[in-house]
Amino acid sequence: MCENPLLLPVALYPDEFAERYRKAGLWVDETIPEFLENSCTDYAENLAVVAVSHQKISQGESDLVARLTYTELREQALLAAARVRDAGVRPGDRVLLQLPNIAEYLVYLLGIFWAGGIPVFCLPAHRASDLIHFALKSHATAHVFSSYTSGEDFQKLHHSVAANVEDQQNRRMVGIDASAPFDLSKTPSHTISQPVMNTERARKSEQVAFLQLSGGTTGLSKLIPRTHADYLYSVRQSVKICQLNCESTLLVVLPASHNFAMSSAGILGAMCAGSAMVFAADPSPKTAFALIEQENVKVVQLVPPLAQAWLASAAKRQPNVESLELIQIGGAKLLPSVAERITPVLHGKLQQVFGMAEGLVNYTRADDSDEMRLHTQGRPMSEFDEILVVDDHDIPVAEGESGHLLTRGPYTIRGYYNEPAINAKSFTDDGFYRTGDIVRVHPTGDIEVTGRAKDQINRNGEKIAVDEIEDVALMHPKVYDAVAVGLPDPTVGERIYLVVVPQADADFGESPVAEMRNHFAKRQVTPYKFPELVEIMDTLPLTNIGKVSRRDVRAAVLDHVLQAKEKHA
Ligand code: AMP
Ligand code: DBH
Repeated sequence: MCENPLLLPVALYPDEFAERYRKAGLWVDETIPEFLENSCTDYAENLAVVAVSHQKISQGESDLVARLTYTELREQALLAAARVRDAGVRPGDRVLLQLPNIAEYLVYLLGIFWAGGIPVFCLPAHRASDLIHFALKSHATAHVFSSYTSGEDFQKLHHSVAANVEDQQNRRMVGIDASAPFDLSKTPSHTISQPVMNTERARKSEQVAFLQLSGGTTGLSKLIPRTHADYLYSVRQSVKICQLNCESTLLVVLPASHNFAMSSAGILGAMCAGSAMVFAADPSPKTAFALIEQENVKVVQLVPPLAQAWLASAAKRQPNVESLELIQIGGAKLLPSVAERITPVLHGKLQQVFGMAEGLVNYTRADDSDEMRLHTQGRPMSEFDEILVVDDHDIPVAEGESGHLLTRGPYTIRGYYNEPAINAKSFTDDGFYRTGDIVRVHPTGDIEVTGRAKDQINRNGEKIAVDEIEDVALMHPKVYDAVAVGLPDPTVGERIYLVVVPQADADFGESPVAEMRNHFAKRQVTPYKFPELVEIMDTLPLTNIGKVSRRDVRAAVLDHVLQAKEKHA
């Protein structure tokens, strides 16, 4: 038996579907590295990126902002590719990309692709527990970070993750500090590595291009294997629907690694259209409003809590946002009452975006009625997207009724990376992805998200598996049982509310929340997953009435918390 060690554990699109998508011209023989190279040459003279540069900070330059044309971006990215190769990354190797919204983000994104690497899209907020999980799961051989990223000592964080990888998998994971200046005495090779054949598919473009992260519903995030062909199709289709052109200057405020920011139409959409990308170093309305005015920004992507913060700030600051043409909002449900204030205050046209890193993306369209734009989350971007709305037994519900959303299509994955047990639950036998969203479909075909059937908290558009929080809480020696719920909140969407049943005689003292947060920090959990409110209870609701599901207990706990809140109000 001669097994190809490069073959990745992914579920492929069945032949018959692959052929259909190719025949219809959706999937083409182009890889992401080729696409990036083409856009750098096609739009050579255009402005590509305006962003703070950590290389400049590390060199003590006073002008910390980099402005690069597509030609300059290409030159920088070739240097990054050379550094990535020198660090030992070989075609097909997985590379954790963990950079904030700085110029080097784009430079290394291109550099990793051009070195033949497979990026794993981490967030700057991720801490050791997540990073170790991603590194082990993907067998990453390198970790790109910047030691000037605020909030943490990233060198130290890298060493701790690398030490864990060494212990558990007996191999080295190198660190690449993107703030270190390039060695300009070496001329980089201008060859771009081709992707290796890492699945059984015969075509380069149908290989896995990168691993995106899912918010996850069970434990830690799962890795999402997206192929060159499926992703580039979704980007091109998004560019068409969002009507981007080379003048559609994009402001990137959400973390660049988010699927929304990367592809709906986002960063790759801007590269496809040849437009400029302006990276906001922080998501505050003040920073964003200044950049919009200075750089004549036309398109911005927001999550609902951020949109609300912008509305509140705009009322005070009266910013000049006249250049804004398109305001895309997605990642969590946008309330109609907020939706209707967007255009009057922020000028641009509202577009709702309901998407997922697993694939399916829905958009409201430019010529939709206000009614649809304000009250629905849009419709699938492709006529090849298949949508089913079913009851708890997978039977389709009556037209217009709410039910579970299942989907399959030319850019929706057929399985998570190396997760056979989870895949058996998350996908139907015929390959539909169970989104965990409850929706109803209007007669126009537009989808309205009416609920959620997954045990997940959506905080600022970040998805957090309730399981993971409860698992960490249960490791505390004083905790007998723990239930986490998402408490509706006007500023972040949902807050993490943790109810703890203590061990007999355990005393949580003055501040259970401080004690629990401390425990989460010690376990190196990513801070946005820390409990924000902690309540001690002697017993959980429902647990004394026999066999009930964990989901029922969580619902009863949320009910209890909401009722107690109402009494206080
Ligand atoms: P993920 O699978 O981690 O990429 O997260 C995708 C999930 O975010 C979706 O399945 C929805 O639950 C949620 N989501 C994204 N966009 C919206 C939206 N516009 N309205 C409601 N929920 C959304
Ligand atoms: O929340 C998401 O994951 C999301 C939202 C909007 C997404 O992946 C997307 C658009 O592509």
